[in-house]
This record gives sequence, structure tokens and C-alpha cells, in this order.
Amino acid sequence: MAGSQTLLPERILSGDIRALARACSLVENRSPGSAVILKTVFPNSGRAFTLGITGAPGAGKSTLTSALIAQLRSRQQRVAVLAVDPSSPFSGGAILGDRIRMAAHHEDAGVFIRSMATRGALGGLAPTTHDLALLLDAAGFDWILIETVGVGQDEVDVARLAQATAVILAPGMGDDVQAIKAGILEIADVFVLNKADQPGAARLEQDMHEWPRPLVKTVATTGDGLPELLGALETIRANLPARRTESHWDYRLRQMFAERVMARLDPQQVAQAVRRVAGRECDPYTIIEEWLKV
Ligand SMILES: Nc1nc2c(ncn2[C@@H]2O[C@H](COP(=O)(O)OP(=O)(O)OP(=O)(O)O)[C@@H](O)[C@H]2O)c(=O)[nH]1
Ligand SMILES: [Mg+2]
Repeated sequence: MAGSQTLLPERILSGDIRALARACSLVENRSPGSAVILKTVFPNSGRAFTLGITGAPGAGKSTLTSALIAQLRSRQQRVAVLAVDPSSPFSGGAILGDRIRMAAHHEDAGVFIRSMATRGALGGLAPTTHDLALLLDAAGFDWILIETVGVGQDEVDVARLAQATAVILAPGMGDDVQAIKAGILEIADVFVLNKADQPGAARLEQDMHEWPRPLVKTVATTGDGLPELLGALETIRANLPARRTESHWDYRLRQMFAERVMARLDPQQVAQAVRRVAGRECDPYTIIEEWLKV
């Protein structure tokens, strides 16, 4: 098995989808060998455009992702999708629905779809999502779409991971713009007012006027507005500031470092320290100094 794994990077870079799927599993499970794969493919990454797609449950993210795939494929772009499961690993419903909806693209070698069930320990996206996106980038996909539901910490995380973030809004999900979760508007590079065929769309559009970001109206179920959305995304892609990449790596290097340091902690040692600090036997500052010495 070790032998076949050493060949994985080469096979991924040559466009072998089965090798890519296998590498995704290794990376997702943090299996031995995944670090070597990531190191080897890294020089080939940095070319894809990574787009976060977030918004309230039911806003139409998956339908829109599927419609966007169709648009991109008609322009011969290769597309990878990372769908981050909004619910618990075992609920399955949402992912199953997405699989059925995405089935139209499954026969197409220019489309790669991966559903992730893992969650970060502190809520939000699992750190492995970053590594998976890097793998897909290195594998030569032109676009990487990361769909995640705008709950908890997810949308903030996806904005850090992606080069641009599309926030999907839909009418009928609350009375007005005040009902939209605080924080989700700030991370948008573009707003997609989906379900533009539904009552309340005009009012929502009016409410959004004050936000200094482009807004595109879509009907994901019919594909209406998708060429306009792609146009807006192309404009964002063409004008990406170089510092966006740097701030991404600034965040990511710190996150990777923290993750590695945390992994060294022995849970029993932590439990003991917790008891000592809670019982006022030892101060937490000394504990941290001791931990940093090992
Ligand atoms: N009328 C109308 N219905 C839409 C539109 N886009 C999506 N829908 C419907 O809205 C429902 C939810 O769409 P999804 O694509 O599953 O929404 P989602 O944001 O991915 O949902 P979660 O992943 O569960 O958060 C489905 O029944 C879609 O068919 C649209 O533009 N107009
Ligand atoms: Mg969905």
C-alpha cells in the first residue's frame, strides 16, 4: 500500500480522478502519507479560483452550485466542489439530496464533487478542508466551489479559505435584511439574490442597496441570472488583490502551527492541569510555560 501511495501525487497531477479521490480520503483522515502527498503537490497549486458559497439553510446554495457548474462547463472550465455537511455526520439527508441533485454532473470528468462530513473541533470548517482545497487546486481544477451553510463559524472560515465569497440570500427567509445573520453580510464579495422569482425579492434587493458589494439576481432552478453571476465572479477573480493570498497564508500558517502544537498535548496531562488550575493549586501561566518547554 505504501508503494501505491508514493505514486499518488504523480497520478493526481496527471488527472487521475480515482487517485485524487483516494488522496482526498487520506487527507481527510489525516492518514500517514497524507503530508507527503500535500508537500509533493504543493508546487502545482495556486492556479485555481476558490469560491466560498455560503448562506442560510435552504437559500439555494446547492441548486446554485449545480447551475454554476453547468455554466462553467459550457466554458470548458474544470470544476471541483467541496460540500461541507451542514449537519451531523449521520443525518445524511442534506448530503443525500445534494448527491441526487449533483448526479447530472457525475458522468463528467471535468467535475469532481466531494462531500465532507467532518467538522472542526471548535465548530466551523475542519482544518482538513484547507488541505482538500489545496489538493483539488493542484489537481488542475480551474474553479473550486466550497458550499457551506451559514451557521456557526462556517461562513467566517470559508471566507478565510476562499479567494472570494458569494453570500446567497433569498426572500421569504425572514421579514427583511435585519433577519439575515449578523456577520454574514460583511464577508461577501458578491451577493446572490436567489429565488428572484419569489415574492419579496424586489424588497430584499432594495434593502440590500446600502451594501457596497455587487448583487446578482438569480433563479437557480432555471439558470436565470447565471451568466451575469459568472461575469461578476470573473471580474472579482481578475481584480484579486495580491494581499488576499498573503492574508490567507498568514492565517493558515498560524492555524497549522497551533494544530500541531495542540496535537502534542496529552489529554490526561491537560485534565490534570485543568483540575489543578480550577482548584487553585497552580496558576495557568505557569502551566503554559511548562507546556511550551516540552
Ligand atoms: N423558486 C425557487 N426555488 C429555488 C431556487 N433555488 C433553489 N430553490 C429551491 O429551494 C430549495 C432549497 O434549495 P437548496 O439548493 O437545497 O438550498 P441550500 O441552500 O443548498 O440548502 P442547505 O444545503 O440545506 O442549506 C429546493 O427545493 C430548491 O429547488 C430558485 O431560484 N427559485
Ligand atoms: Mg445545500
